[in-house]
Amino acid sequence: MTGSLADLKLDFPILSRTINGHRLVYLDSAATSQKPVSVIEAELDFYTQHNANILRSVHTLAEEATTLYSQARESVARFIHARRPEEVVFTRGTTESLNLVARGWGDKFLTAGDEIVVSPMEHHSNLIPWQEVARRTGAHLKFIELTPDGQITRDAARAVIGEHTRIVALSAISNVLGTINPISEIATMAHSVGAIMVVDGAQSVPHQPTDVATLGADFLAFSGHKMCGPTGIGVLWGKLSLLEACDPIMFGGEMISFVDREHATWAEVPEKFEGGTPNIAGAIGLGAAVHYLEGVGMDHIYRHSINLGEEAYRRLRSMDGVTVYGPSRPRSGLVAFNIDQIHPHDVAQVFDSRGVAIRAGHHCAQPLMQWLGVGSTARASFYFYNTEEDIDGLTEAVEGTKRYFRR
Ligand code: C6P
Repeated sequence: MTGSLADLKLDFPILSRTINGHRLVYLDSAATSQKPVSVIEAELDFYTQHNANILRSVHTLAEEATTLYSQARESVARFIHARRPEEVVFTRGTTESLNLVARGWGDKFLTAGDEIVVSPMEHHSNLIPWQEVARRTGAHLKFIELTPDGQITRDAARAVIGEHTRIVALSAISNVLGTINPISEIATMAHSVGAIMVVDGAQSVPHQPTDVATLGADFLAFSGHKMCGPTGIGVLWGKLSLLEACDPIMFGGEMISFVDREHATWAEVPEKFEGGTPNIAGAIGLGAAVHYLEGVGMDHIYRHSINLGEEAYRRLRSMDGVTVYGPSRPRSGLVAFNIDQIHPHDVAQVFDSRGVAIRAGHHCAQPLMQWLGVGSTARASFYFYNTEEDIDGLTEAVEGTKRYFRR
């Protein structure tokens, strides 16, 4: 850890900005986290000192760039305890990673009558690729129903996972409810019927220690930009044998082994999935982000996220005219809420006038909004650089919004 939590804020230049004359209270890290200086400098260093394409030329810059890109892959592999760096495929983010599994594995192995199990709390990125692969192959989507407070129980999962299940695809942490799902137990159920477990780790990998072996996943998708890394870079981790079985979905340069006029054969994993010039600077930035997070300590980040999430939930819940969604605990560091009679977009606008950045909308989870019976919600999301003082900023903004609309 590099210092106290208050000191860590100093690593993020943007957090010392003022917005509309107020100290910035950034409560939108579930949408994207802020970036520490070390990540910004890693990208700057790449472009000012080492910029070249990778895996192609033999000049010094090209070799340096290739080495830095490979080191970034090794750092990410270490961060999630992958057995080998080759199991880490660089993508643009969670969305692309999940599409890769749906196309590369689903299109190849699913047939009519097979079942894909998801839940109503999934982000569109972990739903639409499965809807589409179901449409293409004749497979069916099945949903694990949630408890009234938005949790997935083992019994509910057991009721849906059966002999026809080929894929179970769930988020480890919901981006709206903050629910922490029992992934490893559900993975055991999936494996017992011969299905694969696909985990959407967009909200979990940034906030909790990740060990792909204990998680029980076969594939894990996550985004760099939610874990202090740059936008446009993310990861699909997969068990090597499964990645080898997947078809590539992007064809072109550097993903081939041999090409003649009529045919092509593929490079080994992971290059097979990284056709074209990749986001080299982004991968290097993600490698720097991983080093930064390791320095802070993922156990520490996890405890802090949970403390802030539970405390914000408790305080918002005790306020008049505020509805809070999701379980009281365990919950991760984000809270979705509504203020009676005030549209969430108006809430977010008044918050912004006070320097408090939150997200409002359907959070790319429309089936979940339908389940909640609302069109949209406001959402405050925390990271390790947030403090109790930021929860004060949140609750004061709620009171301020209520006063503003009462006038
Ligand atoms: N959720 C949010 O504000 P991308 O956009 O590919 O980096 O991540 C997609 C994604 C997938 N799964 C979950 C659980 C997510 O939360 C997200 C991104 C952001 O909640 C933007 S919609």
